Amino acid sequence: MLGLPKATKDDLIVHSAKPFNAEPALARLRSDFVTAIADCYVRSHGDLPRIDPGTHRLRVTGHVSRQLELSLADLQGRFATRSVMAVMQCAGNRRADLQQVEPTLGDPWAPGAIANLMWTGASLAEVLRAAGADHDPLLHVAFEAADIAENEGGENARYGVSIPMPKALSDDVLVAWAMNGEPLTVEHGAPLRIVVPGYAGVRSAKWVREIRVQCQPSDAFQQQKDYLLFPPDIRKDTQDSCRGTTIYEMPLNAAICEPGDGATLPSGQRALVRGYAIATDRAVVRVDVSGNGGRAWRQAAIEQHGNQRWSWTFWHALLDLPEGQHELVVRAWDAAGQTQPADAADIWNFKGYLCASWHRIRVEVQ
Ligand SMILES: Nc1nc2c(c(=O)[nH]1)N[C@H]1C(S)=C(S)[C@@H](COP(=O)(O)O)O[C@H]1N2
Ligand SMILES: [Mo]
Repeated sequence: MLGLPKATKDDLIVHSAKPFNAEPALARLRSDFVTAIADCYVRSHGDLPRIDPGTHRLRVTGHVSRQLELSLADLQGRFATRSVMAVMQCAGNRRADLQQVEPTLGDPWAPGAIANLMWTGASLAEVLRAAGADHDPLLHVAFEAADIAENEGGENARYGVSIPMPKALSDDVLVAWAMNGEPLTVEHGAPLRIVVPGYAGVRSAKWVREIRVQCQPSDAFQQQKDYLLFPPDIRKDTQDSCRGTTIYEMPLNAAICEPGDGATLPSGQRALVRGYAIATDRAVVRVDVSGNGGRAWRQAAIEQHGNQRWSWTFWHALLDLPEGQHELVVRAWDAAGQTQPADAADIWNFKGYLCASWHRIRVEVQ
């Protein structure tokens, strides 16, 4: 495979310039198992704060026996440095497929709102221990960020989210200062962000400035109102947050990255189909690919990249496709024998979250 030329953030496909929301072309995304920073999607709800890493302080407050105020140097000096390879994935990844069923709120993300990076920082669990945090499993750890995001009502408020205490105490949740060995860039949360492997990207607060141990989930808009999975009968005008489920873990999913949707392929040679699959912290044990809309399947080859609990899985398959139009489909299976729903219509929700139905693209062989 020829390497693709080095990309910059300017090569991303921009859904919105302000706030900045953009994703890479899928062939780029599939080019490296560890996503280059330039190819990492950006999802922001407001401004991109520029914070001086020298004066920035992270406060640890709430149900703690010692409040902390940590500089970047304190974090790097007082805690063991931990690196975790993990996927960052937006709950709106693949929303465009749900919008084929019926419109939804939100940007029409293709399958590119996902990236697999090496994150480095301190373990959140260690930081909480240093603060003498109460670790009752019913508590929540809230993250307040420096950016101001616009709510549905048009009001502006600081971005905030939370995760349940048991997840916060798992060693792989990081207060991260680096991605792929480089300091975090501004759009990815410099100088400090939270990384919550396995959870929807929304919980991984960028530009974090306060970590608070509290009895309830964060009262910020993003936690209370925004990232909820609603049943299909609920619409924007009937929404009632009691009917929604807070999105934490991400579902089993898979996508075809190459060829691209709508591609024309030369006849007389087998078509190389490549993509990713993700099963959160379960293993992807099988990936099926179909060249005829899901009537017949064959197994894709799963590529081995070591035992990376929180990474994605790369796969490829060679298909014999006769001349004409074809619908290519992928679905993955996890270690519990679960697979994905066939139709996006079965999982449609008005906010357009968690699209995990079989990914389908059309190609023409001529
Ligand atoms: N402070 C803050 N943190 C944030 C966001 C944001 O807008 N502000 N967006 C969240 C969402 S929805 C996602 S999917 C991820 C995206 O991370 P990335 O832009 O580094 O890819 O960041 C999360 N953390
Ligand atoms: Mo997101």
